[in-house]
Amino acid sequence: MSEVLIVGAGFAGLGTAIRLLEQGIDDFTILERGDDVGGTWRDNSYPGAACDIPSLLYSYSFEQNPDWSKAYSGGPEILRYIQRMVDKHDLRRFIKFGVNVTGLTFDENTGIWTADTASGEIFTGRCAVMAAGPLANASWPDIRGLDSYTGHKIHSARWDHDYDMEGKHVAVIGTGASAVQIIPELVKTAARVKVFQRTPGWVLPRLDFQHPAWAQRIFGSNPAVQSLARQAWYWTHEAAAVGMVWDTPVTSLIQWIAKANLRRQISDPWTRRQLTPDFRAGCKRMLMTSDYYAALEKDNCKLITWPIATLSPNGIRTADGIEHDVDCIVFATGFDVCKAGTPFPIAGLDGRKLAEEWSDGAYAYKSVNVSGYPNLFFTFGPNSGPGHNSALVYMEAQIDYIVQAIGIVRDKDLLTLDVRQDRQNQFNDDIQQRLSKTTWNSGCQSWYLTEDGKNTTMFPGFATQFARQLRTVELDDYSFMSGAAAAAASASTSA
Ligand code: N01
Repeated sequence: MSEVLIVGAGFAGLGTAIRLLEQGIDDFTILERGDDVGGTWRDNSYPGAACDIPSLLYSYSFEQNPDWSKAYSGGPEILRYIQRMVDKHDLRRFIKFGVNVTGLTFDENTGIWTADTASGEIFTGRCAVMAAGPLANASWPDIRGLDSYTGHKIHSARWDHDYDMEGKHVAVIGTGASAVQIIPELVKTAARVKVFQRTPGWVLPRLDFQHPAWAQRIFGSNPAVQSLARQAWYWTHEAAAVGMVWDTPVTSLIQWIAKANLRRQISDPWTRRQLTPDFRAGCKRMLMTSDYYAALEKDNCKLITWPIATLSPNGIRTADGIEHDVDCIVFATGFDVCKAGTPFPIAGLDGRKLAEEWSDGAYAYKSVNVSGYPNLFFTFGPNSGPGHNSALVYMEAQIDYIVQAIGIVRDKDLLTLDVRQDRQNQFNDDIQQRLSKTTWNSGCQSWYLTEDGKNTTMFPGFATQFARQLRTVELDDYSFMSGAAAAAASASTSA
C-alpha cells in the first residue's frame, strides 16, 4: 500500500509528486494509462500545438525554466520541459505506465482507497489524488453518418502523424482553440482545406516573440529576474479578468480590438460577417492567434458556415445540399469533459457514488474535496477553470493545498479527513451566485456549462482570489477521525 495514489502523470500529477517529495513524502504511486508522461501535451501533438499563455507563466513557479525559446512555446518544447522535470526529480521510479484506472473505492473501516485497473491489478493508498486532467478524452461529435465516412479521420487530440497531408483535400470540423492552431499548418501542406464552422469565436492576436539569448542568460543566472518577468505576465493576465470574466467597458474594448483585428486581416465583408461572434467576448474561450485569419485568406482554404447535415462515404454534406468530397476529416471538436459525472466510478462512504451525486452537475469544496469522499483530492476539480490566466497557477494552488492536507492525514494518523457538507454547500451557493454574474453564464454555449446551463468548470474571480482561498487547510471545514479513535471505537463495540 502507498501513502498516496495519484491518477495521471500529466502536469498535475507530476507537480503533486514533486511537492510531496519536498514535504518528505516519498511513499506514493502514480498510475498512468499512457506509456509516457506529459498528459495533454503528450496527447495533443497536432501540427501547430502551442500554448496561448506565455511559457514564463505556463510553468511551475517552483520549477522555472530559463531556456524557453519564445514567449508562447510550442507543444514539443512544453513536453520537453515536463520530461526534464521528471528526470530532474527522478519521478519515473514512482510511475506505473500502462495502468488504466477503472474505479476508486473507499473503505471507511480501514481508511484506504482501492484503485481497480483495466488489467485487474489493484492498487491501494491512504489518500488518492485525481490528476487525470479535465481535457483528457477526445470528443467525437454527434454528427449523422459519422461511421459512414470511408476516408481518413483524425481527432486533434490524437493526431495521426503517419498520415501525410501533402496534396490532400482536407476538412476541419470545429473552430475552437485547437482548430485555429491546426488550420494555419494544414494550409501549408494540404492541397485544399475546408473549414466547417458552427460558431465563430473572438480572436485576438497572439504577440509572440523570441526570447533573446541574453534574456535566457539573465534568467539562468538570476532566477529572481525571471520571477519578476513571470509576475509581469501574471498581473497583465489578472488585469484582463476585468474584461473577460465580467461584462465591463473592458469587454467592449476587447471586442473592439478583436473586430479591428478581423477587419485588418479579412478583406471580404461577407466573410468578416460570418466570422463575427454574436456573444460576449470571454463567454467561450478567447482564441489567441495571429495566423488563423491569414490562413483562411489563402487560396487553398475555404470557410464553410452551412450546418453539416451528414457525413457521407466521400465527405461532408452541408444543409445547402452540397457534397464536400475530402480525403481526410480533422475533428477539432474538443473534449469529453466530466461536467456531470466522473471519468470512472468513484465510491465513497457507505458506497455512495460520485457520478450519481454529480448527475446534475459536478461540485466540490474549493474544487479539491467532495463531502462523503474522505482523503480524496481533485486537481482541476469542479469550478477551478481560469478564463484569463495560466492554468498552472490554479494547479499549483490546488497541489499545495492537497499536499498540506495529505501531510495532516499522515501526521495526525487520520483514518478519514472529510470536508463538512455544510461548508461545501455554503461554498457552492456562493460560487454559483457569483458565476451568474460572469460572462461565461451570459448565454452562449460552451464546454464550461452542463446541458442545462450550470457552470461546473470555471472559477468566478481572479487567480489571486482562487489561490488565496487555498492557502491554508482549515481543519474546522472538515470532520475527521483518527486511526486510534476508530480502533478504540471498534474495540468498545466488540467488547
Ligand atoms: O475544443 P472546443 P478545442 N458540429 O470545445 C465544434 C484548451 N486548449 O479542442 O463552438 C460542428 O473549444 C465547436 O463548435 P461550437 C482550451 O481550454 C488550449 O478547440 O460548439 N462543430 C467548436 O468550434 C480550450 O477551451 C490550448 O459551435 C462542432 C469546436 O468543435 C479547450 O482546450 C489550445 C460539433 C470544439 O471547440 C478545448 O479546445 C487548444 C458538431 N457536432 C485547446 N461539435 C492552449 O493554447 C463540436 N464542434 C492552451
